[in-house]
Order: sequence, then C-alpha cells, then structure tokens
Amino acid sequence: MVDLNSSEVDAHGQYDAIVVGAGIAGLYQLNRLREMGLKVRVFDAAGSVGGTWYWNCYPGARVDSQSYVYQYWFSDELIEEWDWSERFPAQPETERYLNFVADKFDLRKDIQFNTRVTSADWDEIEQRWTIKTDQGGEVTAQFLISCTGMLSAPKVPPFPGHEKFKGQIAHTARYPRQGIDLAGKRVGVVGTGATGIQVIQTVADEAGDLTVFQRTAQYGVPMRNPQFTDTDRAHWRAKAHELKERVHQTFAGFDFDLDYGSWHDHTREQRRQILEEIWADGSLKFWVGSFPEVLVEEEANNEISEFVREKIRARINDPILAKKLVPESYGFGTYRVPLETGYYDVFNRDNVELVDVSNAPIECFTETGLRTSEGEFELDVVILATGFDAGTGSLTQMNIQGRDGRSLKEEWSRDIRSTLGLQVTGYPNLFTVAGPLAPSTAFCNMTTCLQQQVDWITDCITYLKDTGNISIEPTVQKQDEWVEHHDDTANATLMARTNSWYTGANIEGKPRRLLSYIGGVAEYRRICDELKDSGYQGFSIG
Ligand code: NA7
Repeated sequence: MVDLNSSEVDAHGQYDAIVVGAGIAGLYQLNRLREMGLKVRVFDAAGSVGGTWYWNCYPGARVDSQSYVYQYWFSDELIEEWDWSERFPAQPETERYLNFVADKFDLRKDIQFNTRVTSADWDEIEQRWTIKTDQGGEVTAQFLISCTGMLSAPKVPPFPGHEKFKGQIAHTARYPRQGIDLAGKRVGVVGTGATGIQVIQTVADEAGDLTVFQRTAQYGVPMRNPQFTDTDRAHWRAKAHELKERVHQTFAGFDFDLDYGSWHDHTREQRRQILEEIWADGSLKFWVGSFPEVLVEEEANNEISEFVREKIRARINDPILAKKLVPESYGFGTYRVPLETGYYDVFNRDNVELVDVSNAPIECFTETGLRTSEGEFELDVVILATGFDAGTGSLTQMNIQGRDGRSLKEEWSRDIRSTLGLQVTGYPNLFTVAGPLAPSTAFCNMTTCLQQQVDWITDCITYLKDTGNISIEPTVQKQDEWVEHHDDTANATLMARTNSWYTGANIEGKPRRLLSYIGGVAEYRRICDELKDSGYQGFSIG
C-alpha cells in the first residue's frame, strides 16, 4: 500500500533510496542523492525538519560546537546567506538554520513528516528493502539509509507511579514545543549530564523552587559565547574554505587539534599555564584540544581532573555542597564534557536544592512529586534530563531484518558490531550514518562526521551504479577487523573504564563497548577514503 497523501510519492511505492530522518545528516543525504538523479523519499517521525534540533527544544538547549564549524559546507551560497548570531547558537537558531536549508534547496517535497518507520525487511530475491511506517504505508527501495542520529531514542527511567503524579512530566528530548510555564513553580530536574546542566542553569531564575536530582557530578567547563558582529561573520566566511578542509584533519572534527605537543614535554607550571589558556577559550577545546595523554594516561588525567575540580570548588560558597558537585569517581573527559554558563553559581541561590541520589535513589513518583529512599519532594513539574539509548536505540527500534531474517535488534542485544559504523554484515544496502563504532557516535563535531559519512555513502552508491552492481555489505572478516581495531583503540583509553552512555552503561542489559570510535576523525576519514579507493575491498558486492 502506498501513502498517497504526499506530493512526490512514487505511484508504485518504489524508490532508489529511503532515508530515515530529516536532521542534519538526512537533509544532506537527500540533497546528495537527488543530485545523482535518484528517486528518494525521507521519513521522519517529527512534524518538521531538524532532527535533534527539532526534538530537543527544552529550555537552554544550545549547540556546543562553534557555529562556524557546525554547519554545511556544500554550498558557498548558503554560507554567504546564513548569518550566525553567536559562537554557540541556541536551539531555536540551529533549528531555523535547518529549516532555511530545507527551503533553500526545496527539500521538503521529498520528506514525509509525522511518519515513523516501523519495520524494514531485506528481500533477498528482489534485492530491495521493504519499509513500513506507522502511517500504514509500505514502500520498497534499493538502499536504506538511516540518518536517525546517535542520540534520538530517549531513555526514560522506569520510576513507577508516573500516572499518579498530578503535575507535569517532560523528557528533555520530547519537551513540549509550546514550552511549559515554570514561573513560580516547584520544578524538579532529574539528571545532570550536558542536557540537565543546560536546563538547570536556564530555569533556576524562572522556577519558584528548583530541586536538582544528581546521581553523578560533572566536570563542567565554562562556555565563552560572544555575540557575533558583522566583522566576526565576515572573518569566518572568509575562512570557510580553509575550515571545510581543516575540520577533517583534526582529532575531533573541530578547527583546533591536540596542538600542545606531549604532556611530558612540559613542566607542571607550563602545563598549568597552557590549561589556563585553553580554559579561557571556553569551548570543548579543553576536552579534545589539549594533550593526547589526557584520555589515555592516568597521571595526566589526574592532573587535569584536579585542575577542573579546583575551578568548580571556587564557584560554590558552601564547602559541603561543593563536595557533592565536584566529581571524584571518574576522570575528566571520560564522560561527555558539558559546557556551562552559570551552572555552578545556580547552587548558591536560595531557591535551588541539590539532592544527591547516588546513594539514595529515586524510587517512584507520588501524587505530589518524587520519592527517594531518603525522603519525598513536592513538585509541580518534573523534567527528565535522563539521556538516551545512544548509538543503537534509534536503529533497534526500527525492526530491521536483514538476510535470512536476522534481526539487528536481536544481534545488537548480544554484541554491538558494525563496519566503520557505516554498514553491518548481513544487512546489504543498509547504511547507518552515525551508527555505532564511528566517531560520529559523539566523539566528533557532529556536522563534520555526518557530512563525511554521507559523502562516503553517496560515493559508494555511485560506485555501485557505475559498475552495474546492486548490493554491498561488509564480509564477516572485514567487520571483525574493524571491531578489533575499534576495541584496541578504545580499550587503550580511560573512557572505556567510565560508566556513561559512551559505553552503553546507562541502559540496563546493553552490551558494553565504547560506542564511539576514538582513533580520531582524521584517521577515520583516512581509513574510509582508503576503502573507497580500493574499490571497497573486504565488502561483498554483487
Ligand atoms: P546523559 O549524559 O546520559 O545524562 C543523563 C543524566 O541523567 C545523568 O546525569 C544520569 O546519571 C542521569 N540519570 C539517568 N537515569 C537516572 C536515574 N534513574 N536517577 C537519577 N539520575 C539518572 O544525557 P544528556 O541528555 O545529558 O546528554 C547526552 C548527550 O547530548 C551529551 O553527551 C551531548 O553529546 C548531547 P548517571 O550519570 O547515569 O549517574
């Protein structure tokens, strides 16, 4: 059955490619495939374009990559026409940018919104995917490209009793688009990751009382976010061509790199001076732009961790409170580093209470709020900033069945394996942008990695077309090779030892593996390019 509501639908429901997701990657992928002359349809569960920047419309949501590198590079005209207002734009601006792109390149006509893919089955005889949606439609396509993002399946903690609660509950990744009136209300925020921190520092002013439920303290780095003048914009525009190349040559896809040489080449005083200098930059450079040893060697990591702890302590008036807010159980940078603006200062206010739930967990909702093992907290609104089933969640929810009826959900519930995070053995012609075991699973300035992966996929499809082939998938051996390399790289770092969504530790029962490739963006790109140049050696093509 074909959904005939949409304007550009193929009468027989047959496409060259189905793209799932109309966020940063999906929009670019659609544009690239259309340029090739392919018949493409995009499905998105959201009501409009934007992906992450559509759904995460919670108070204070803001990108923490610099706007001049968090953008598309494919159109000079676009770079000329779009004006970024500041260094780290807030969610509404980023969403507006993606809407601007969709309109400028007339992308909407090929996107079907409010449509969730419910299953995708590989038909071995037809060598095509059959895709069903919650709108009752069914289409087929030679290629299925998931652009669902690595953080798009929200993790909702299973606190019982939510139906009893008389107030309002909102997950940050499904925040009501019209907002919630928090003025004068008793607001509870559960979670103090990058998202929780943005919410807390933003709503503390408006809320009557704010109760923060913290399980793990974070190493927040102050964000420096100047407004851009016309001169700034002209400066970054003039550098766009250089930046476009530069971001692919660095460790984390930004315009800076691990620029300070080895940790061991400097005295303690020199290191301190360098750390102060990078701290003042007010960006993720403090995390992925200092010394290579920081994420690998305990001694270096301890020193930088202590540097940040000191900075946090200095911000909190009450030493007992400071003790709770200073992370001790893991090292700096082994959990996603959040950028903050006034976060620690919020706890000096009279209307803000920090509830440490590390040893006294939240047990349930009550009619009037939340109960922990140590007490009850009366609340009008509970904001769950509790994160995501990262990397795999959006893919496993889609019920993807590959060759011989194998199920991606079932396979990944045992062991999360992929080839470069781009393809999975047993699932021909399925491409996964930001799939697990690629740097795009969040060890990268996202726009850099997403565009690189979309380009790789587009080149791969072009190759198949040019050589008269129909399908491609990695061999078992190729996949084993990548997983082994990924694991060797990951296990040499301190990241693999910290519990967080990076290792799958935030989801009960999820197999442990560092979800993000940590060998560096430049190295990843080199490997991807080499593979392409070799004619996709190690892949079965037919
Ligand atoms: P994160 O980083 O996974 O943070 C989720 C937070 O929620 C974290 O503080 C968790 O504590 C907390 N959490 C989760 N479940 C519970 C329960 N049951 N009780 C108390 N606290 C809980 O997600 P974010 O959305 O903040 O950030 C995700 C990414 O988005 C971020 O890394 C950026 O890349 C953008 P825990 O640490 O598990 O103890």
